[in-house]
Amino acid sequence: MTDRSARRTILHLDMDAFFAAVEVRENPGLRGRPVVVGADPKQGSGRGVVSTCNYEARRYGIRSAMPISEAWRRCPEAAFVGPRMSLYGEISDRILDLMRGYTDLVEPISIDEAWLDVTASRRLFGDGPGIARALKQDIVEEEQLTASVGVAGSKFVAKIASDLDKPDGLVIVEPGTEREFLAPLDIERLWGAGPKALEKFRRLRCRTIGDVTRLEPEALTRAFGQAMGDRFFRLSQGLDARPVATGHVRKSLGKERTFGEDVADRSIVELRLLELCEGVSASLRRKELAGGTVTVKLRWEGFETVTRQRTLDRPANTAAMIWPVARELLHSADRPKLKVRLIGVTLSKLETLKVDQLSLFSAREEVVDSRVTDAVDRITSRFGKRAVVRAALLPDSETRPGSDQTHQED
Ligand code: TTP
Ligand code: MG
Repeated sequence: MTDRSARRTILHLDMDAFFAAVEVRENPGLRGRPVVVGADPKQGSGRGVVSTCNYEARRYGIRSAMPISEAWRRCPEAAFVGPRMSLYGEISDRILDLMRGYTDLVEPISIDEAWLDVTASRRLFGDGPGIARALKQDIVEEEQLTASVGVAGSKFVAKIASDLDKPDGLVIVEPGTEREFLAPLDIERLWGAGPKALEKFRRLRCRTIGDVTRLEPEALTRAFGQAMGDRFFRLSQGLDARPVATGHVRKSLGKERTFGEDVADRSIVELRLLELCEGVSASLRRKELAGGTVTVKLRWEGFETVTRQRTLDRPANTAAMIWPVARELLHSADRPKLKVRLIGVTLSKLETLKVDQLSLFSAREEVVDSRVTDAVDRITSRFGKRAVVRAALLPDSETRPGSDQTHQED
């Protein structure tokens, strides 16, 4: 596309320190102070993690997903606040509505970020940077919150741009300058470059995105295969044709729990995993969704974390279908000598159920889930409802939940 007017104009908007900024707005006494949103730090012995923190707290090295105990150690005088998800959700919806004032083509990515394709809105509302400024202003006026926006010709470049001048940033990448814009940036910003790919890039002596553009395409194909090689080659040049997709359904749904104390007994871990599978299944059914891939996340004492995933033969939204797989994944990932700190399960590759599947799923749910609930009932009747999860009591053998209904799947 050489015709300038035929180019797309994409905005990527990401709210600044979102949960923390909302908390400061709700409680102006917090303004100017380090604010950490997350688990209760319990004077340094708390066990959850940081959801986010404001920029004042980031000066102490506090970051999302850091143990809350470490955040406390770094800055005990910070204000520690528990998250209020429904409030953040409402604000997120209102911000999406503000975006939809400029275009119908809005693709939410997470609770605080979205892409907008404003190509067709330029005649009415001005060019990309003009729309970005207006939208930022709307959000300040309506919600007293700041956002950072990237303006570019593709989703990839817009998303990188929004992150470069946070908070309250506006970074514009003029058409035709994508390559120079990307060239000095760290290779870690290249989409799809996980730890393994980064290692290969290191061996290819690529430190920046610009280094990738200097490789022969064949070298990339040799290292990463045809599809990924092509993709890295195109992205490094700023080429990303994917459209902004509206009607976007969420990509995954998961739940995780940190134990009050690290747990050695795998029956307890399994039982908690079963409860999480039931919770996720119930949420999927409420949303009339089913998930094609099961991912189990396991964190041991010492904070080392692994995830294992498996794609199912068909999408599932019952604990009876999900749990046996989750349990196998747990076993395959586990290092039984270590105590467990956290367990989680996520369903991804989500699909909306078709009308004729709805009744089918609910009918099947009643039949098969009784087998799972039987397993739970057997355990809880021996050890007392729910107490079982807290007290490290369960004998390891004989009462493994649902050992009679595990499907061995290869
Ligand atoms: P982010 O946009 O990644 O972070 P942020 O908005 O707090 O800060 P930034 O200015 O760097 O964009 O995530 C949005 C919200 O999602 C964040 O406010 C809290 C939540 N979140 C978590 O709960 N856990 C996490 O690990 C991350 C990364 C985010
Ligand atoms: Mg953000």
